[in-house]
Amino acid sequence: MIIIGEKINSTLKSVRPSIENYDTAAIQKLAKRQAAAGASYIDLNAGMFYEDEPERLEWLVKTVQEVVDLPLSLDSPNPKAIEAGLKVNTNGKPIINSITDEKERFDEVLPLVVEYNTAVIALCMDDTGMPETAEDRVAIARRLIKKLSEAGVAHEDIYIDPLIRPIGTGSHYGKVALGTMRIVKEEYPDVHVTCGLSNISFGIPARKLMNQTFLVAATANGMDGAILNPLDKKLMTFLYAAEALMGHDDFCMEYLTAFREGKLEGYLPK
Ligand code: THG
Repeated sequence: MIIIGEKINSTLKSVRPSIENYDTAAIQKLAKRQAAAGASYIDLNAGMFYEDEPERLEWLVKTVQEVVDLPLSLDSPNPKAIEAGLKVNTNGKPIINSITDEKERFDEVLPLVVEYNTAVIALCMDDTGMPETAEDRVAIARRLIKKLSEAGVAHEDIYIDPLIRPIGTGSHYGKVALGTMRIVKEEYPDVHVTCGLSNISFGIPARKLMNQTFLVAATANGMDGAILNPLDKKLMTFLYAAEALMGHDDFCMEYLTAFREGKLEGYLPK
């Protein structure tokens, strides 16, 4: 599983002041903790600072790169902010999070993907919004994959995000997300499938329970990347088990190592 650590996000009440005050130590600590917990990428989001988002994202990139070598996920709909981050990136191939099939956004973000040779998360929405069925979301995914491929982006550098809607706002949203993942992964085995996991549980109680269960279901339906909180030990425990069950962990080696290192919550080795 490609884990995109979500913690450095200006929408989080506990993190926003650190970005507001340019608190280098706090941001670097969050980056290091996520790296140690198994993150493959560090997501950076300064979107709450609308006026000076480019400057803030640039600072986040520089600050995180001083202490971790992981590639970064630049989380913004704003091409100016994304480019400000790309210009100072030195940590290997980043992911632009994200592009959509909305005409204006696609036309503005694609040149950045090509010029800076990045990977990209492509959201299943277009100028008509977010479709209500898996088949219609897959239709957008197919168009995005086709257009990105024609521009020279390799399948391996494309991450399709079905866009997760809260299950409490429509009982079909679990199946819409899981169905989209399954079909996209079947049709395009080299394209990655990812999502913002915790969107599924907005507005309902016992959110972690729903996030954990959704993680397992999504993994079983072809999701091979996830934007999540790697500091959530129980969530990571489910992730290790789900990966082994899906055949992504030869001889359960990673599961066994996680057990031995005390990383499976509630199951400490003797
Ligand atoms: N798709 C893509 N990008 C995205 C999202 C998506 N970026 C933003 C968001 N959705 C994903 N990022 C977050 C970041 C933080 C939280 C939720 C989504 C969050 N975290 C809590 C915390 O850290 O305190 C709780 C985490 C937990 O349960 O442990 O709320 O959908 N492409």
